[in-house]
Amino acid sequence: MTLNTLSTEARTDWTREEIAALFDLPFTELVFRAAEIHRANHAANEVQLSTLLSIKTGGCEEDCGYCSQSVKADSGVKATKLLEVQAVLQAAAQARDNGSTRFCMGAAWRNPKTRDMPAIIEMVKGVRGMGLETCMTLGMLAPEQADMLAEAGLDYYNHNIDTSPERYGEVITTRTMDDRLDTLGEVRRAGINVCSGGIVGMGETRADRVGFIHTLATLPEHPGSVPVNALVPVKGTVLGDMLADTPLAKIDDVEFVRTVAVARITMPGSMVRLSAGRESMSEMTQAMCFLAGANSIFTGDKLLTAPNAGDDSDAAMFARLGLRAMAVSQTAAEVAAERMPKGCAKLVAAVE
Ligand code: SAM
Ligand code: DTB
Ligand code: SF4
Repeated sequence: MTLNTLSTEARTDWTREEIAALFDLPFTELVFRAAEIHRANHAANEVQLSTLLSIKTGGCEEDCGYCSQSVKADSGVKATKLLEVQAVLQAAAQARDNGSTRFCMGAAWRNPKTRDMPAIIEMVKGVRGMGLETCMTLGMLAPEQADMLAEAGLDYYNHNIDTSPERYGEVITTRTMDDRLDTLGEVRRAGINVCSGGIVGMGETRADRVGFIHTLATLPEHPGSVPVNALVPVKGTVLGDMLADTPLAKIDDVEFVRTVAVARITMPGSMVRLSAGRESMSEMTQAMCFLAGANSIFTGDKLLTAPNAGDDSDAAMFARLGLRAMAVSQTAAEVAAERMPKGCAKLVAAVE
């Protein structure tokens, strides 16, 4: 099969065979091709920084096998109420001062309730007013909720497909992949940028990783952001316990980098985010991911409930690798311009 992977055109007609053939390439060939596509479409050496905040933790009625926040998990994560708007804005200000350009707010919900929407809308407006891009991940959305979020100015909605359609039912039983795709459709229709990716290292097969990337790369439009998470194995979750018993099921670094490279080649214009699991990844593996086309990370000490690499170690890594933190996008930059003199980010400072 001839693989015209040098094309930077955003194709949505990828076949599984083509994607499988990319995965099968010799490793350095695959990374080289991904790096070429990356450089043709993005500023090489620039990495976008996002910060996560759990605005409502734990007690989630869904049964996602990887998640510490499901009521089905015996993970010790305590359920909290939705945070006050003021507390969210404070955390956002700190993220901005640490160099983040996007603030991603996550709630452990199957879906938001009508009574939650006014506070959510205030959070979006407030965070946006600080010059940050906003992202929310709240579970499934009804059409009118997607419209409300769009009207509030939400920039991105994160809703992961997580794995292949074939594997989905083994990981989550309380909803289907089609439910997920329906919400992505509503988000797109409402004019909000889609952030959608998934998790590798859940004991899935190479064929599942092919199916996972294929589903994303054949959506009507490629997601603006594609988070690639490596499973953070949490004791008391189905998958965390499975990995504790079968450590060989953990994804190896080469296969992880391959997944990033294939995401980059098949979705050339998307931001590919190296997401959960960086804490247990060597700097060299992360460097390979950046070479293979990853151009976004989560910064800060915490993801939603799991620990993250932290600003200081990321600043040191950026300095060592010569990476630059990406400036805030045009629209958000305009809003931020008035507030710019504020003490600049550790991460930005580290590379200046
Ligand atoms: N409840 C909402 C939902 O499921 O869409 C939003 C929050 S949920 C925690 C967001 C995403 O985090 C999941 O779709 C999954 O991809 C990722 N995630 C959750 N637990 C994880 C873990 N232990 N390791 C890696 N990624 C994880
Ligand atoms: C995504 O793909 N990864 C983030 C974000 N979207 C919401 C969440 C990662 C969660 C990691 C496990 C935890 O912190 O509980
Ligand atoms: Fe709930 Fe989201 Fe965790 Fe699933 S991933 S249990 S929906 S918080």
